[in-house]
Amino acid sequence: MMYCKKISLALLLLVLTFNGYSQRGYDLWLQYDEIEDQKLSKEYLKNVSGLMVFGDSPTLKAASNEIMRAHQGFFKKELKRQISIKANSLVLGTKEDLPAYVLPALEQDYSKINDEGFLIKKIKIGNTPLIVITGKSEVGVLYGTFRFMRELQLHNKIEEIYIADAPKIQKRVLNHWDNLDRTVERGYAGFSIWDWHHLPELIKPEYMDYARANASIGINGTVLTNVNASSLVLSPMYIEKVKALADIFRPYGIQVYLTARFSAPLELGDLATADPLDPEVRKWWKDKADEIYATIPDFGGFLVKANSEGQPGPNNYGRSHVDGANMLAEAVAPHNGIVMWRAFVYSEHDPDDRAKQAYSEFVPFDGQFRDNVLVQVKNGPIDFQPREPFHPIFGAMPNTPLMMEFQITQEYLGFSSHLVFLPKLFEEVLDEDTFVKGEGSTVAKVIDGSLHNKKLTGMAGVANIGTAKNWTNHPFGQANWYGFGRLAWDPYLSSEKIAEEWLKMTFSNDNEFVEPMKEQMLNSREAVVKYMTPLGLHHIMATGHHYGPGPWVDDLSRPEWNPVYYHKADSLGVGFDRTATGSNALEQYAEPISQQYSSPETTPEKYLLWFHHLPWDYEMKNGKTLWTNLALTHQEGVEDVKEMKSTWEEMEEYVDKERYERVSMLLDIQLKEAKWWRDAVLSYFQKFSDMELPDSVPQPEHDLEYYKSLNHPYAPGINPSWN
Ligand code: GCW
Repeated sequence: MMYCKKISLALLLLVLTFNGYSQRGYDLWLQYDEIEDQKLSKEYLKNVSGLMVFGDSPTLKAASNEIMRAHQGFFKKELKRQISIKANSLVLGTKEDLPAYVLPALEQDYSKINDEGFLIKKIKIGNTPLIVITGKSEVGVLYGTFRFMRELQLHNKIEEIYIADAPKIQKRVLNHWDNLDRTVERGYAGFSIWDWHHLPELIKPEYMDYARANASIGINGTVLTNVNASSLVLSPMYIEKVKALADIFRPYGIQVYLTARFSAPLELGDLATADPLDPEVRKWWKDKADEIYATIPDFGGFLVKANSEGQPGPNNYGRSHVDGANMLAEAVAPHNGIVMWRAFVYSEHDPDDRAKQAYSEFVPFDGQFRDNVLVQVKNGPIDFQPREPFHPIFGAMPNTPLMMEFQITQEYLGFSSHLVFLPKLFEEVLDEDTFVKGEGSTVAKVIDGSLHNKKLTGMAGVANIGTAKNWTNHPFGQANWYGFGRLAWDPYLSSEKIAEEWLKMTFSNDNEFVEPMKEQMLNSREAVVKYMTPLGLHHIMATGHHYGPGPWVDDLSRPEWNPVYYHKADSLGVGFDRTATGSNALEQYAEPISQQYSSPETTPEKYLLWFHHLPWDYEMKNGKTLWTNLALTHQEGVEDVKEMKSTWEEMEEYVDKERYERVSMLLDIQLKEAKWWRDAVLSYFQKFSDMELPDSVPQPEHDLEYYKSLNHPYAPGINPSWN
């Protein structure tokens, strides 16, 4: 009997501990840990003695609930709700709802923010000190509230707090590549969080927590469905389901969007065509938009992938992308909706370099899209590679609002098994100079509308979220979701600041933890480039799932799906000549880039093989040959992962057991795979270079045939029908 009791107690403890730990991952960066530093916590409590909220909308309720919850976590005591302002009250309310006597102290400040911005200010009314969190809109107050809590999580001083902040980009949107059967294209964190089957009745707590997490970083839109779209989501039954999600997200300032399959009028309606110039088709979409808006009045609009990778589109009817986009834009315009039309197009029938095709197809349409259309452009001209130069479209469509599309899910960067801090990649792209209006015409300025004076602006991130208990599978995958949101809010933020915030909020404020881990995160993106695709190599991943190396693949039906298309290795050398002697993709970039990159000597080495086909013994800046550099860089990537691992091993005391062990195991996988990449890629290229590996690079463990024989039919993230 006694024995049984002991066992059940042990089991109970195990369950409790397990749940406790899982919760840590589930809570993302909203941990609200107890502030143990007595001095600090006293000071906070001195400044915040109670909460006074003006207004009782669902958004303000969400804000006050969040602050009560955080307060409880920070100080292990309840924050008192007040019915009138007292000394050291924390006061929440929009400009419109705050009492008149508070406003003079803020009057000058409102001009510093836009409609979604916020002010957090310590003021004094007579002798009464207050901290006010306000904005011109309710969602501004909500953002300010989350920001205030972040200040506490970061252990910043609040005595004299003054923050005026506002988003620099308007549409800050997650793109879920989630299918209605709950598989997720390029999803590595389980199945889709949208439980379509049980919607609209069953509302999972995750929906609310998803909204909280997004609002906390300012994300204000979510496209629920895959761009490889099913028209079914536009049917009445699904619109009801979408409405249920929209209702949950609304208080958090998040609009829902859907992907529109261009052939929906054929599949859902009984039309014989989906020609965008056909009046019946136009009416069908208008009616469909009216139907959606009647149910979801603040529906955001449509995201469309057309005439790309087999998706239907206006080209099927001899019409253009402008015809297609404008038709949909017209349908949603009366409801203030927008259309995000993707520029990710390339065709197997076009013999031109794939990197050039989107530009060739879209640039001639500059200025012809309706003003509620955003053209959504991937960060690089090929496809979310570990490194690409910026997409030349960013420097070539001054009369069109261009939306950035980043990929948060790591399709080509180690799935959810590798620790890769993507804000470093995002920052690199945003900081690139397009030179379209002379020096300083950065991609960030194109995207935030400041360069070409655009009203409509946006940034999209392909989500890495799934049913995994901690949302993203890799605990550090959460940092990429967080970082995307922060950069969509302010594309000029440094990745260093983002890493530091995230580490402190998610794990620990201790500098002994934050500093070394920050360094590892910031190095992690370069590490993956080094062990996978150094020096400008790209798209040499295995077929279909893109898991692992496959530089040898040359038998796929579409030429541009084969890795050999991208590296062009032969006995003479390696790399894609995109100068005037080759595809001349370079001409799509402005001066001085086109000039500078036309010679390998003046091309940044990180882009060398992207733009040039060079001999294996080409001498690089360090005096060593290209082959030697290639080998050494792969090896450096492996060494970087080893360093990440040993740094992590020193962090055990700062991290709960579950997350600590999970990251340790994932780093083991990453190290194994980094070596796999190094060995497979070098054994393959060695066939052509016919040169020895430098001494510091170990001989591959297996021969090339072994690497070629590896097969992973069930690697995650693919549609089973592709096999
Ligand atoms: O990155 C590629 C992916 C496809 C994806 C496509 C796209 C949704 O391999 O899975 O399809 O890009 O962005 O449309």
